[in-house]
Amino acid sequence: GFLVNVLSHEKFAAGQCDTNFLDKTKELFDIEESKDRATKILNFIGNVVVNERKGAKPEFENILAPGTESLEIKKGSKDMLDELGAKGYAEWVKAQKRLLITDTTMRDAHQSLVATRFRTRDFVKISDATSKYMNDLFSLEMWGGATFDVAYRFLKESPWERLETLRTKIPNVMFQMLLRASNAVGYRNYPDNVIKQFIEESAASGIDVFRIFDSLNWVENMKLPIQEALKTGKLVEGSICYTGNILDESRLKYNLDYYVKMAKELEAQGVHMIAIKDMAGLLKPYAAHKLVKTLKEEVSLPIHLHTHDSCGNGVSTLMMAAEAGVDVVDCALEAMSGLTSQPSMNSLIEALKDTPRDTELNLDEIVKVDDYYKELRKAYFSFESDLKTTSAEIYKYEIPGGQYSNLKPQVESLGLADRFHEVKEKYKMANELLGDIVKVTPTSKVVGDLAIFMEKNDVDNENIYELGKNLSFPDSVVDYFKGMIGQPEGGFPKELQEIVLKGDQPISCRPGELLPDEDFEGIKAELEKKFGIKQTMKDVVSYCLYPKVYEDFLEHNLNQYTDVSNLESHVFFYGLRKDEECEVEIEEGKTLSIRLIDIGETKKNGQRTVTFELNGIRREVDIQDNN
Ligand code: PYR
Repeated sequence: GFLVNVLSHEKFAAGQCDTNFLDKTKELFDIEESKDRATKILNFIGNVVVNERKGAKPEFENILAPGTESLEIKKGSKDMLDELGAKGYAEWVKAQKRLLITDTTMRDAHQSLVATRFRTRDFVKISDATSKYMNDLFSLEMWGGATFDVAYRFLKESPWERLETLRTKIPNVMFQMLLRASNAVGYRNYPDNVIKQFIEESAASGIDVFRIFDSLNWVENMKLPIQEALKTGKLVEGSICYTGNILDESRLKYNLDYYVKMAKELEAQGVHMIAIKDMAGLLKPYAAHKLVKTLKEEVSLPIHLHTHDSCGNGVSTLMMAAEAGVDVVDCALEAMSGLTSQPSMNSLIEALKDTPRDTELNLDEIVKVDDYYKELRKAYFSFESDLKTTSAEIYKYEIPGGQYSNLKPQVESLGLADRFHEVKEKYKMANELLGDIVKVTPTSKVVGDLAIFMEKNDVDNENIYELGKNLSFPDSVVDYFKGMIGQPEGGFPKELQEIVLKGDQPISCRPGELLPDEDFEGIKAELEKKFGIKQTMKDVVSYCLYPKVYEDFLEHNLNQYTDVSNLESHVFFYGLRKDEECEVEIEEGKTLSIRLIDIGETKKNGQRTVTFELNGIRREVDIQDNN
């Protein structure tokens, strides 16, 4: 390629070259670079077909979004936030008669149904239609929670780029994120300067609504992130995580008074709205009515309800909340709703039509976006759980949506497939042993880890005090009892705490107080030296949150492979079938056409030769077979 480039260059052909010709004529080397990238893409696809793909690849069509270029972008909630400010906008929300809707399709819905695997490319395709057909939403929940980690770890793309790209494509509707208070978008408490910087960067990149929760409902852990989020001028929702059952008067800990007290504490922190975060779908319809009605009486802020449909009562819960005056509710587009995800927006819109809480949303238009997701979801089939029905047993086990759909494969991978029922029973038992705690990331992981540990070691709630003395507990359980996630309501169960900590002393202050600040400039310099590319403050924050995951991402995209975000998702996840062809735009105007010809047998050196046709020319790559 290079020689051809030189020989065919017009200056060379015209004899207008001196000894500096090679140094001065940079474009001669372009071909080397794009050839290198093409090879890396072939290597990537080769690796998927040899090592990643399990079973035959089904037929997929490239999914197309509805054509919306000729439509104009109408005013939306983001424009109103900019006009009225956060406080003014919250007042506007409170004054509305209609029920306002958040669409979680771009965040919690795929987190709960397909292990958070939706890729930016697929969102970008539907972004114009989303902006034009769904401008009457309260917000799009599209960032935070698990999306940040999964983007880097599994999708090999930057979550910041997702946020910023979608922001330019959807300028009119508020973007909402889920922030795990002092755990940011991770699984542990981070130093205060990381939390502050993360919030500042998120707001600057396009987040309008910060929904902030603490996994133990410990307000102490929420104060700093709430104050930082308020400084950005964006809308701040203080969340109360719902657990237990306020209708059951025998359960004293998480009763109505508990939630009212917490809502008032959050109101005193200056938040603009209160979110009820029912992450396991435990809020029964009549409980929702009672809770919302009481909160509306006791606090002056608008109430935003989030639930999951795991138990099958999701729409009823939203309806009863609507009856009681809830201001905003979370739903997902029908294609991505139900089961462990949010209740269906389509069903709710129809249910409330011609009633005082009519959402005034245009279902005919929304269905055009929904239809896209119906097709898109097919490309993510390998991440679907095998749950076929709702599970009212979750009222008993209190397992959050995302964890419930994940627990079975997790249990299977540990060789406990036939003991799923026992693990669920142990989950309930573990919750009680830990002090009957709120269960949501990361405390839900503590309970899950303890449950699996108990099942594996034949430990129950009676013999744990004896057997536990000679067992080392999972790290997450040790961290919990050390106080490194925060303080649970009612304190730690002392006897088990001593057994788990084995002499270590727990803390009772906010973990963030003890964690030293990260050295952002030092980290930036180190990363730039190691990877040879400029690092922004966002990159540095990503490293602080997930050091190994972030470095692996850079290694993947800079050295091992290249940027693969432009592959269609069915190619990204399952490669190509024999004779199947795909097109990849590697830069503007430069498209590769790739056809898979053959996958060779494994050779003595453990490699397989994968043969492609790249723009009509035969190319082979050798791929290590790891199976
Ligand atoms: C998350 O923290 O990711 C939840 O969805 C609760």
